[in-house]
Amino acid sequence: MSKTPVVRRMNADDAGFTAELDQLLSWESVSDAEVNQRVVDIIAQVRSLGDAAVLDFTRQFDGVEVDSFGQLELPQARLQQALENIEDDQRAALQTAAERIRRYHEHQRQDSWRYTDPDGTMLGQQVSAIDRAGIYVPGGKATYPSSVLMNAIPAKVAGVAEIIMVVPTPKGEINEMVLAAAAIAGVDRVFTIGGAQAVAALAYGTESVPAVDKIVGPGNIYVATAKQLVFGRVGIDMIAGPSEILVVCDGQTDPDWIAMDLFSQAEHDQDAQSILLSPDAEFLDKVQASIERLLPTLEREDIARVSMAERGALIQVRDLDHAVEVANRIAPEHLELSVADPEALLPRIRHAGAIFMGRYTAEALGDYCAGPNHVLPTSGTARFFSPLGVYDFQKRSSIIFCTPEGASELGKVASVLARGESLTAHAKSAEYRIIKD
Ligand code: HSO
Ligand code: ZN
Repeated sequence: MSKTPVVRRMNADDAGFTAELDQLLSWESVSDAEVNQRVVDIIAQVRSLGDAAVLDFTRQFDGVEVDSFGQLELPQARLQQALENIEDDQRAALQTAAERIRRYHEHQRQDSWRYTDPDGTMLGQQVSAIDRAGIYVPGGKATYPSSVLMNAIPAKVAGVAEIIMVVPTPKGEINEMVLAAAAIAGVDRVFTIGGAQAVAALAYGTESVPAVDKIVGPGNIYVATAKQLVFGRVGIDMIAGPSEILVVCDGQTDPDWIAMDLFSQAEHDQDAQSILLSPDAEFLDKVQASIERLLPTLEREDIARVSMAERGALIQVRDLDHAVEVANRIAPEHLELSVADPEALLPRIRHAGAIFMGRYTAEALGDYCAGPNHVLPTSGTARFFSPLGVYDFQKRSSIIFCTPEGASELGKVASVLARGESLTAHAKSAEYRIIKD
């Protein structure tokens, strides 16, 4: 009986490599028509019935029975209590992580700017924060306190006036560390609701849930579909696909470390993707052996095993330049450069959500506490998306000020262009301001 390999092996020099890689990377995130229709219905009900609809869906989907909607909001005192309920080392770790995340994100704050033409015309850009942000936190297995910090802190640093968090509590089960993280990050209000109904409540507002301006945070297919459907009414962050890691290794890192780095994504989700690129075939053999030996040591062995078998790969490349070429093609969410001189490769990396430099920089450190955000573009969208950041909670207004002289000069240009577009009012409006000599 032949044993199914624990992970596939590939060679980037093989004739069919590009097609094989495209096949490995392909990922369909769009929801089916049935899910879409159910979410459309849920949103319509929440829009017309408000709290009553949200209460009803919460009863139906989460099995949570309450006497009034008010019981679905947790008072600030409950968040503070959660801070006390958790272990001392957990509180300290959350606080350290929060501090580092805050410090990193403070560097991202965009400032307003202006400049003045010689005739006194002043032009500029005024940056302001959005008024209200909604943060979706999944319940159940994929509930991550670290994600509360990663979503709420950039909003806080941007100067968002009110942060509303929603988190479902299936069968009433609540995660104390999630609440403690919300307290540390400075979340203003928390509602124990989830699913498409929570997204709809945040987008349209109900009697109890205030309408927000932007909704961020990961969720299941219903949440992702709801976010897509309310986009335009409110802003949303990117639509997250399964997590991925790409490791580039020169063959000199401990193979066990590399195997565990690959697992750190694989254990998130059966659909997660972990890929290793190395020019050293013997090293790939060693990592494969480490994978086989270490998989059974994981608490989430089942998930990681499926992920490694279905979507993982150990790929031989010619050299590190070739690895960079393949990495740019993949545009991974996380890229580990586990090599002696990562700085030599860095300038040529064009597409990656986060880049982890050198053998000691495990992706897990970035997931929790290094400082940068762990909400990153997935499924190749690093080609055009950036990590979640302070800039996602800020927006810009253009500023224009004209002196009489400036208005006169610009008026001549605008007049010609307006007449070319047959827009007489535009032309006249500009011409009135032209100084006649
Ligand atoms: N790797 C995940 C984030 C995370 N990891 C949360 C652990 N907890 C997506 O970047
Ligand atoms: Zn992770």
